[in-house]
Amino acid sequence: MATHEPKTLRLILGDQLNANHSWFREVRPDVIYVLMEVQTEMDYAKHHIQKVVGFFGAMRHFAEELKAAGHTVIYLKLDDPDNRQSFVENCRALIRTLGIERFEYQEPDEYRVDEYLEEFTRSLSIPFAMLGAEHFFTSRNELAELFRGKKTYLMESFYRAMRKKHHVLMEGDQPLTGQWNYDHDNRKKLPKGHMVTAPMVFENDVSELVELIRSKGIRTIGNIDPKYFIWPVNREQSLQLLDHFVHECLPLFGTFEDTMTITSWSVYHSRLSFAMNVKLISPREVIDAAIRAWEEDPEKISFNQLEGFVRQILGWREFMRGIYWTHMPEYSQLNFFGHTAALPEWFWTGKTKMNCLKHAIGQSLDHAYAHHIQRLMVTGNFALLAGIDPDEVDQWYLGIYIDALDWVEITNTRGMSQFADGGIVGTKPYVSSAAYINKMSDYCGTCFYNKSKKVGDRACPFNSLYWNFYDRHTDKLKHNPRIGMMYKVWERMSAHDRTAILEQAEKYLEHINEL
Ligand code: FAD
Ligand code: DLZ
Ligand code: SF4
Repeated sequence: MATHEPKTLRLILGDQLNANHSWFREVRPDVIYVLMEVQTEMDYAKHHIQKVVGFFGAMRHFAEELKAAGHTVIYLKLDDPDNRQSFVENCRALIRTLGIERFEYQEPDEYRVDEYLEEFTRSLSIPFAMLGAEHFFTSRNELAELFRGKKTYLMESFYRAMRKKHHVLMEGDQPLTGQWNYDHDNRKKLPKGHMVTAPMVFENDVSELVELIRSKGIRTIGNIDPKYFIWPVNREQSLQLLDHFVHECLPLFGTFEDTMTITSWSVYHSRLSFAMNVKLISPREVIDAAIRAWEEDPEKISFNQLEGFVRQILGWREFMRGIYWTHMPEYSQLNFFGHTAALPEWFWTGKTKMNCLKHAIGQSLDHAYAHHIQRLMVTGNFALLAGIDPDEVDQWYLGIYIDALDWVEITNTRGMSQFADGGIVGTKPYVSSAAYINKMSDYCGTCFYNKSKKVGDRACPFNSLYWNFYDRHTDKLKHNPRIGMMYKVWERMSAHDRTAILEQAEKYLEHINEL
């Protein structure tokens, strides 16, 4: 006698578009999948229009692919009359109207959604289960084990443990080629005249989605060309982007990892964060593709490029997730320096005379993307030096980037970039004067401000704000062994110079919206 399988509803969130999940191995007539475009996900941040389009576009393609493979799928569009505009209300209604006997979902990446769905399942009178998302190298339980009880856990230690555990770039228990870290070979400035390879962009026509979002009055930021949406919206495009990256960009990825230039908005970066974060492709297949390309042509792709890239994904990406699940929910409230200033208005328009910020913000508004060093050493650096409230900084980063999801946005922003965690992610704040920005970019040459001046007419704001930051936070930073040196430099300056620098900084802070 055939056993009765309970009629099951399986919820797929917008960042769970993993076609290789074990859920989809067999087509089951008793299972209904549901994906939904909901107002509640529009409201927790003011998203970039390309971010909303990217998520909706990828969700819609994913639903179509599941249907084509024979699965039963309900897709609730934003303007569907049956859409109750929240995950929980929609699920509740479907369970009732379809006679659902069991509810299943995959573990959310975000604390907010995790809590919310847990509360929902507690209220259910039918059986339910939460399954793994089958995407990351490290499961949440494993992360808890690894991070438990460690007051400081360096990314480097975590990364080496991951290399060993997953046998990535290893020879027995030793790192392949004998060295763990190739940072010293990487991070060069772009030579004059170097033409960066053009980024691979798609030409997705998303006019219908843009119209829908606008017709529903969704508040968004940024720009979009609806006929030419450049981001991958399905697995096939994600794999094309990966292929392009490993052959065209990986050969110079490490070398120019920290380069910033007005001639290219993505330099040799992969731009795979969105595809990975919504799980169209997995970190394992990204790393495997990079290793394969290196094995096929080690002359073209030197080992330092490969190691630098693997470090970002097997190291930083998984490490940040570990920090997140170990420290939430407290993490989202941390404000080590007690910063309270408002974000300058030009963060939303790019209209500033500071060339580095104009470019980093301008391209973020145009493409919903800036690469790591722009996020860290231009926008993040400025926000920290200017004492901006980390809540406001988080809101900006969470809205503006196509890859922004709380688990990886907040750890990078509040942690790495704003040092609001007082040293959980990093050992010292990432701040710099114009010297670093000038060293790594071509921004300063055409800037209204003078990179070499600390005070006076057209002095670069980064220079005085830098010393003002250290002076303001002497009690919190002076005894940090990695910073003490800076205080020696500061104290060696004449009292007159120090006063002039602090006055200059105060003047800039008072007129921050006019910089
Ligand atoms: P590549 O330079 O090509 O790197 C390859 C991959 O490595 C990335 O796709 C990403 O998955 C991973 N990676 C690299 N650095 C990090 C890192 N620090 N943390 C986690 N993963 C990393 N990344 C996000 O995915 N979402 C965010 O919301 C986000 N917010 C950030 C905010 C700030 C203030 C800073 C400083 C960094 C942030 N990052 C975020 C990390 C990093 O900047 C982006 O992952 C990267 O710029 C994405 O571009 P890419 O795919 O071209 O990266
Ligand atoms: C970012 C986003 C947006 C803008 N919209 C939706 C949506 O309508 N439906 C959905 O399932 N997911 C969306 N997402 C991603 C979510 O904000 C959220 O981060 C994940 O679903 C849970 O981690
Ligand atoms: Fe940025 Fe200062 Fe250089 Fe201008 S001079 S680009 S403001 S660092």
